[in-house]
Amino acid sequence: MSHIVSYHVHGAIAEAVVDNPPVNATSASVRQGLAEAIRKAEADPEVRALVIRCAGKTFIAGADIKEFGKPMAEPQLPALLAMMDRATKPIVAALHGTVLGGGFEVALAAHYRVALPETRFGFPEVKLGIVPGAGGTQRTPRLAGLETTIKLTTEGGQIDVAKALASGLIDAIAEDGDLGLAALAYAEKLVVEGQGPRSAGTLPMPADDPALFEEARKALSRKMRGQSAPLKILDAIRLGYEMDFDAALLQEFALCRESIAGPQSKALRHMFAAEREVARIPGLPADTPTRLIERVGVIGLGAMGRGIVMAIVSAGLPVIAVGLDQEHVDAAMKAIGKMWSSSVAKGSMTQEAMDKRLALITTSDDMHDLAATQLVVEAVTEDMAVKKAVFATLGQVTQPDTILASNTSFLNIDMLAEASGRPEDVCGMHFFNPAHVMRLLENVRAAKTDRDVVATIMALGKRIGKLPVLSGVCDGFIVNRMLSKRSREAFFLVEEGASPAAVDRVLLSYGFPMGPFALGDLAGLDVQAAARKARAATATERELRADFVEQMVAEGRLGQKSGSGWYSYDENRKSGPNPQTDAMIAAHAERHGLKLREIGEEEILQRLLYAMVNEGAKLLSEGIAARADEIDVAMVNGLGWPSHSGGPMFWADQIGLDKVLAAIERFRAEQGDAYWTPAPLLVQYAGEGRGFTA
Ligand code: 3H9
Repeated sequence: MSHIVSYHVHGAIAEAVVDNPPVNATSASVRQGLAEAIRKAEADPEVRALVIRCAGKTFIAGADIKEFGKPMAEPQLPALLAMMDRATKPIVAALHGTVLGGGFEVALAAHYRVALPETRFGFPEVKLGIVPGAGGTQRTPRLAGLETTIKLTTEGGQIDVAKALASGLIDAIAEDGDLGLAALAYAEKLVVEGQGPRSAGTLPMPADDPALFEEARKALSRKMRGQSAPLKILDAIRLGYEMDFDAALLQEFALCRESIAGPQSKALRHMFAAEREVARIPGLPADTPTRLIERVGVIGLGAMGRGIVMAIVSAGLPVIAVGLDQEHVDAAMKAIGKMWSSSVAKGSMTQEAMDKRLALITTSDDMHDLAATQLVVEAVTEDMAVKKAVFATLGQVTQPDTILASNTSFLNIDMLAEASGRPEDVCGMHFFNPAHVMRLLENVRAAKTDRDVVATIMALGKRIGKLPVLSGVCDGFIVNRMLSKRSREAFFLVEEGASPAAVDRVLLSYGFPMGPFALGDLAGLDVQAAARKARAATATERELRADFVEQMVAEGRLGQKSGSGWYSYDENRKSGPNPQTDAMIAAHAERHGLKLREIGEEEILQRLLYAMVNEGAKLLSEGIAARADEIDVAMVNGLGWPSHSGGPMFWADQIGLDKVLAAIERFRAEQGDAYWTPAPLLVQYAGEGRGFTA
């Protein structure tokens, strides 16, 4: 036997142990090893049952993603599971860790399942744009019914042992902690009781419920707009009603292979790999020392500061929250309490968990209290003079190696670093609003930031459940700098004749959660106007002329919060057309002598998105983003760029950089060098016939 799957016999029970780190994926050698173990157990007259177990931190967590898109060695997973179905001796799966995807399918093809109490189960294939391919859509409904199957396979979430046991997906929980012994004992009991093999394929499908499928189809088309896998998975489940078990398995595998070969899965797999890659910083070895963080300070308790406090204590880290004065502190604590109370009322948090989190927050209006912290996140008002003063004080009142991080979204952190008097301890930690919800964290390395500071904030980001991406210092870092190019084009398109609703519609159908104008209304036009004002000194005349936001703010139209912005809003914040917007655009054109024209969807899409791709290429050559992965991960998780297109840089690669460049050159001829000079890196890569991500 290979060392990847070892085989032992304990009396009448054989045991196959998979040891394929890091997650025991069903790579070719695992499939081959398990097939051999089944053959051996079947052939040995002394063996009466077989246990399949895994070494390491988890049972099989899925098919090996790295094998996708390559020719697969035999046996394929469905063929291996068919061997299990046909086995004449009972097979027991011993489960721990995360039993996911192909791993869950192996478990369900076993005849009995025993799990440790902390085990979690799920079908995350949908998140990779894939239809489960080894019986997930056929065995699950037969064991657990339609509702559980549809939820698990189309949403990709996980369930715990209690739910798995109640739904019939496992048979027993190994309460005393020794899974190996518990599984052997379970198998021995089966033998003693004369219980034989039991294939889920012999069970009938649950009663059909077309209304349930219809409801799921509608909900998924809304929630996972533009993604093909969730609907294909529903089709796969339905195969169970259209043909017999074996034929349905063949069809399911065909759908699985088709989905793996499709562009959405390719993009989602890129995202899976990129999200893990961004944790590895080029030039920063994994063993770079980190500083010990036991207590964090947050200074500035506006919306961002509060969200940051909530995010940090949610991970069990104590926080000293410092506000401007007692009134600000009280208001912040009241707001935090209100948000958590509503989670308790909704049942998504227990009162006990809320009390624990509250107990981790100490408040103060005195910066000297931050002396007891090892990291301070500054979230005071977005004003260079104010922030410089805060950093100057922080440099003095905190310990010599306390990390000082700014949550600024566009100010120059190098200047804050100098103001602190110890720039090597200064960095950025740019959270996204709402900070306790949004997963992306842009960590910013300034010119003099110490390597161990970078290692510490990357590790801390992960510790508090965020997805940290490292950026260099520039105006807007990765996300806001790229977003500013999209906003520029959106305003220009409106000046040229596209309606805001048409622009929003194009991005919505591409897969963004909302377009730039709906987003402006949501964030507040006053906020956008303030950001434009802060950047006015570097803006072009044309950018200043496109002053729609300022015009609306002057009329008290602030977006959703005032009931009127680009759109009008009813009391439930449901949007409708706004005649004032049409009138404003017409008057603006008249005032500036602008000629409006029809603009097609393709031009709208290309101008909004290619402007970002071009800026992404500049971020790469400036070293602000080390790799295209950083940009793709940041844009998908920070701006809602649809993950199934893989982020801007991967998407551009799929189109072909020569084509992207040709379109940019066309826009340059029409719109001018100031906005559409192609990034030199784009020109270079297009010439070399390569992409940003390959
Ligand atoms: C499938 O099963 C299809 C079948 O239905 C049909 C087939 C016919 N393959 O996330 P981590 C690597 S589709 C290969 O940082 P954690 C990962 O790249 C699959 N490699 O750890 C990383 O490597 P590196 C369905 C994999 O503890 C390392 O493991 N299954 C796979 O935070 C550690 O990963 C899934 O989609 C894989 N399947 O979380 C499960 N999975 O260090 C996806 C992980 O070189 N995996 N790696 O970057 C996960 O959700 C998490 O990895 C898991 C562990 C929860 C298991």
